[in-house]
Order: sequence, then structure tokens, then C-alpha cells
Amino acid sequence: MHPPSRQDYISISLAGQGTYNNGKQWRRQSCWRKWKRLSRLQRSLILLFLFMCGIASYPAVTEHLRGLTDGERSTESDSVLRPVFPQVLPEPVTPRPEPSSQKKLSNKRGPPILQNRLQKKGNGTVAVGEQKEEGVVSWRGAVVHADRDTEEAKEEESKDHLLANHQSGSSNQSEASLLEAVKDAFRHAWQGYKDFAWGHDELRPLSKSYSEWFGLGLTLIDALDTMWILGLKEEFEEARTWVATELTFNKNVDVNLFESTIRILGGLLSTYHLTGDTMFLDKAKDIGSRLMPAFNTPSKIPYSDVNIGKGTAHPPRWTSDSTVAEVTSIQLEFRELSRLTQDPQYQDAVAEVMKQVHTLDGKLDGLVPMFINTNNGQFTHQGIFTLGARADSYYEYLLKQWIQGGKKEDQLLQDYVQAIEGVKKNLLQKSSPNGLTFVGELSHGQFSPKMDHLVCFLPGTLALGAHHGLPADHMDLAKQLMETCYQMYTQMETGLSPEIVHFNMHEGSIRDIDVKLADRHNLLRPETVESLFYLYRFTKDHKYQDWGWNILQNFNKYTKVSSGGYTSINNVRDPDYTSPRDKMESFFLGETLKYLYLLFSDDPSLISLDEYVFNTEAHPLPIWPSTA
Ligand code: DMJ
Repeated sequence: MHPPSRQDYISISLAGQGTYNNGKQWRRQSCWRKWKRLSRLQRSLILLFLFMCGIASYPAVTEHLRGLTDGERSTESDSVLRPVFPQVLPEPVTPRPEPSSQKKLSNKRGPPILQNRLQKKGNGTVAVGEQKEEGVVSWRGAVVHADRDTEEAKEEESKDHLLANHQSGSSNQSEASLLEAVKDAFRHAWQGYKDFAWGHDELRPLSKSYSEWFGLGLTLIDALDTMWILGLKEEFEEARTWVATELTFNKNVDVNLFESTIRILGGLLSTYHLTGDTMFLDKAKDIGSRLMPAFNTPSKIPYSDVNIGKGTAHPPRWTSDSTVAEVTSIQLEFRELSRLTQDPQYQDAVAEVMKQVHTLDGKLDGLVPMFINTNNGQFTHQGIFTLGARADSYYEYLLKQWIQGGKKEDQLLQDYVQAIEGVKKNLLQKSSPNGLTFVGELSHGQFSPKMDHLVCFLPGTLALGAHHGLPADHMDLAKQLMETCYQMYTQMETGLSPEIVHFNMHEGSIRDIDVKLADRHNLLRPETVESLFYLYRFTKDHKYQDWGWNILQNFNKYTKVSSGGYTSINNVRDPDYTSPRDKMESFFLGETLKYLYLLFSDDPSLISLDEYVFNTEAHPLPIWPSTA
């Protein structure tokens, strides 16, 4: 017999699982019967009891729920230790400080309109106030900088960021503490290099490894004089030992003439001058002589690449051209090598290049094209003019050779002054809406409002020229361009400049600076802090130190790797996803940190600009005594 069908019995058939007797439902049914059997008084007492319990547990429950909906996981101590009935009322919530009020910004240095541009911009980028997980950058699973993770810390960091971008950050600090901050940054960078890349070219801080370019300990050599200037004696001695015992140039390796001249030859010569240690001079002579085969070309315009072991040289595989900036920015170093060795071959070789470039057709008001052919010695790809990549340091070395040689070589000076006039006439424009002065590019008569970060060497060079007696309007222009270069940092959400910017020129633009997707990277480059150093040295205007301080803070915030070193990043526009590149360029130690240190020093005799001239990799070389 089948049991009689029951109204209160529910059975659910689950596919493939047979019949499930719903016991919970049954239990509920049986409770209901028991409830019905209770007297009215009993039911009322039970209901009252349940009501009281509900009231008492309400705050704990709602707080718990609020935590969950905020996306926070309650911590172990929360769930275990929090009393069900709180003894005291929760603290009143203090309203967050207004991070970017107009009032706060109005008395900051620099144009107030520009300093207030870190709010959400119209191009879909993330504003600073929306930062999440500050300082935690994950790349291929690596934690870059995970010091703080509470909501409180995030709020504080977000506020710090605004301050770093908007306030005169260094003003209330002593010179000693500013200098110490740079030393700390250096030590951190050096520790990463020491731990994971010792004796190799560049640190890869995230993968805790290294990359080779020439296989010559590039970072170590580039950093030698920085350590000396910063007074990091222990680090310096360790590095010196490596140079003395491990560094050999007798290697079957192709090196780039320009890069190895400015970084290795320049670094060794400079360290020799600062220390008086002839070991460095011997090494400089060795690399210098090994680079000379580069000049064995039909035109005497050097090839880009030299095999320093075999003594052979060649242009890049795809062309017989060299880059104009490269062949005209090795002169300071080779000239100095000749002076020290009393061997004119080095100076003669590089002077020949300058002589030829001086007379070449294809210039525009002193501006040079970007390529030169090593067979016929003529400019190629003519009609394109920039102060950025491939031409930049040509202009820098015109002025600096003139200074190095005691201001006697008039042709260098004339070429420099003419070129600056050429810049003013052809490349200088103002942006809209805020009228930032910038240096654009010219392609076959067509102006492009594109400016590389590399161009930011120019304010410093102009200021240096004015210091050495060139027209005062060079200094005016230096100041204007300095402001622009700083805005390239401060208008970005990370407070770090991209590699390339485009300025808006049409009326009614809502912002001055645009950045293309492919140009959003920052390689820890030095040019802006380099110029800040010159501007501060010559004007003593503390705003330049403040700007440098802010930049250092942002390097620390977005590029510092907790296990040691700093990394280039791919995206300066997204503080939440900077996309680290896993590479610390040697010039971060050779130049960026050195210039920051010199910027914060109030001692004008620390690498006096009347005694030294910096090569394009920030290695100071002596200005020749007038008898030389
Ligand atoms: C350095 O190697 C030198 O400063 C060079 O003149 C330009 N590029 C890098 C730094 O950006």
C-alpha cells in the first residue's frame, strides 16, 4: 500500500539524484504544530524575547554587512574579538580633508591654473583622487612596493601625492635632509644592482636579474662619480675594486661609440679627476684607444658601432648613416683624453667631425638634420629638425666645448648662438590654453607640436650659456622652458613625465598637453632635473628645488622596487597601473640622482660650474685652464 498522500509533504526530484526528502520543510512544519499548541501568553513572551534579541544584535550585524559591501574582508581580530554588544558608541567619522581645494592651491608656486590640473581630465584618464592600492604594483606576479595596505594609508598616500604635485615640497626641509633623501634613493638603487646585477650592465629589478648591452658593467661605471659626489665611500670603494680587478675592455663585443664614450670614457675620466686615482685614467685610455677604429670611414664621420676586442667598426646593419647627435657628442671626452695623454689623435678625430658639420649644407638657421652619411659625409633624411632624439646633444656640445676650451673657439659659439636663434624662429611656440612655451619639430616646413622629454636638457644648457656671458634672453627662455618641462611632470596623474608630449595650439583647447598611448613611458630620465639643477644654481629660486623634490617623491612612489632598485614604467597616466618595465637605466644613477643631489646642495663649489662642464651623461670634466 502506498502511504496516503500528504498535503504538507513536498518532494523534489533532482535530475540524476533521486528523490530528496526535504527534512528542513518537515521540521518547519512540526515546529508550526508545536507553536499552535502554545498558549497566547507563552507565544507573546517568546515573541517579546526574540524582538529584544533582534534589537540588541542590530549594530553588530549592520556593521558586519557594511564591511562586506565595502569590499573589505573583516580581519581575524574583528570576527573573534569584537564584542557583540559594543561597550561604547563608535567614534564619529571625521570628514576627509579636502585634498585639492582651490584655496590650498592658490598660493603655490607656478601658474595656479596649471597646478590644478590633476583632477579628472577629459581624455578618459584616471585622476589622482581615484587611486587605488597606492604603491602596490604587480607585474608578472612581482610586488613592487607594498609597504602599506590599509584604507587609512591609502588616503594618506593619496594626499601625499597631491602635496607632492602641488606643494612646494622641499621648502620646509633642511638641506641635509634633502641630500639624505637622494642618498637613500641612491643606496636603494645600488642595493638592487649589487644584489642582482653586480658587474653587469643594467639591473632588472623585478625579475631580480640583469641585462647586458655591452657587457662592461655600465651601471657601475656610470655611477662611480655619483658615489664620490654623494660621499658614499664604502660603495665607491667596492666599485673601484671591481673596476681595478674585473673590468676588461679586451672583449669581442660591439659597442655603440656614442653610448660608450659618454658613459664609460666620460665616467672614467670624471672619476679620475675627482679622485686623482690614475687607475681610472689608465682604464679611460684603454677604452678610448679601442674606440678609435670607429673613425676609419671614407668621410671620417665615425661609424656607430665598434668591436673593442677586434678593432673593427661598422654602421648599423640597415644603413651607412650615423646619427648627428651621436657623432657630435663625443667631443668633450676625446678632447679631454688628448689633453691628459698629450696624444692629439683623439682630439683631431672629433674636431674633424665638428669641422665638417659646421660647413655642411642642409641646415636651417643653424638647426641640423638627424642623420649623416659615413661614406660621403653629407646630411641625409634632410628637412626634419628637432631638439629631441638624434639631434639634442649636438646643440649641448657646441656650447660645452666652447666652455671646456676656455671660451676661445669662436666657431663653436657662433654655431650655438645661431642654432638658438634657429630654435626661436622655427621651433618655438606657445600652447593653449595656458601659453606654455615649448619646442616643437619641423618636417619639410610643417610644424609639429611634439616635444620629447629629451628636449628638457635645453633650459639647463641655455642657463649655462647665460651664466657664461651669452645674452640674457637665453635665461628668460630657459625659465619659460623649465616651467614647461615641469608641467610635463605635474600634469600627469603619477607626477612623472612621459617620454613624448604633444602640445595643443588651437584656441579653445581644454588642456595644454596630450600624450599618445605609445608615448606614456618614463625611463627615469634626467633632463628635467638636470635643468632644475642649473636653474637653481644660477637663480637660487627655491621653487626649482621644490619641483625636483616633487619629482623625487614620485620616482619613489611609482618606480621604486621594494627588493632593490628602481624601474622604468610604461604608463605615467595611470597611478593604479603604471606597468613597470623591469629595467633600471644606468643614467638613473649616473645622471638623475646626481643632478637631484646637486640641485639640493646649496654649496656652489660642489662641482663648480666655473670649473667643470658636465658631459651629456652628467660626468663633470674640468674646464681647461687658460694656459692649456
Ligand atoms: C643619456 O644617455 C644622455 O643624457 C643622453 O644625452 C640622452 N639620453 C640619456 C638620458 O636620457
